[in-house]
Amino acid sequence: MIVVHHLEHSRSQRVLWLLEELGVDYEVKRYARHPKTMLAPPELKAVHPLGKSPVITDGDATVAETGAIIEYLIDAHDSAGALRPAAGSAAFADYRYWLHYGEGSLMPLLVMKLIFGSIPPKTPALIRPIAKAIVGTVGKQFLDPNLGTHLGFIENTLQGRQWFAGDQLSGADILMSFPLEAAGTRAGGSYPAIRAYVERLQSRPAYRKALERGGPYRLLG
Ligand SMILES: N[C@@H](CCC(=O)N[C@@H](CS)C(=O)NCC(=O)O)C(=O)O
Repeated sequence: MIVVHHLEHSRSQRVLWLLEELGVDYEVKRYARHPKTMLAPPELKAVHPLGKSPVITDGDATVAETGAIIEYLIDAHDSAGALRPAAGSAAFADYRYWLHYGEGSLMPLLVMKLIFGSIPPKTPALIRPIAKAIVGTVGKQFLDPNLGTHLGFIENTLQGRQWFAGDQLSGADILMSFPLEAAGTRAGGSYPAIRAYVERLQSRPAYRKALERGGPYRLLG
């Protein structure tokens, strides 16, 4: 039996969604975030040394890293190729690109945006103005322009197409769902094609079923 080690409000929601799309049986082991630091609990380190989520266990196999989990599950449970375009096709090249891009390029910017969004509440009063200036400079000079470039690129890509690879949902869309949901809550700007895309994936029955299985997920919006 596949066990998804699922951290609340996290990227691992995508793995539940994929399993629902594939119609595969699985168990969810839920982990709560620390209420103050929002970090994962130490028990996750017993599953994988990095202590991050998602991680799945499947018999003797332990698989971490969302993109690798998506590939593993599609290899094992999608013999009809419903969620991965045929090797060698143009759609497959897009599939592979977006499957790597989401965690490799977009998520690091969004995580930094979250971290540099404000100064830590316990910052001593004396250095608050300096801390504020650093946070403001990183945001204005690096994060906001880079996020604008990336989101503009994605907005252009999604204009005139429903999904990232070919004309149907694929594992690449499942990977891209979390960063685009996170961008909706963390990055400014108006991106109508991205908004429509996120609404399209959130309306899928498998996506909604996965939300019921996963519990708290504060990124909807
Ligand atoms: N690139 C990794 C990122 C894993 C990751 O950082 N997960 C976050 C959840 S969104 C986590 O476990 N955070 C808790 C922590 O760092 O303590 C993946 O996609 O699997």
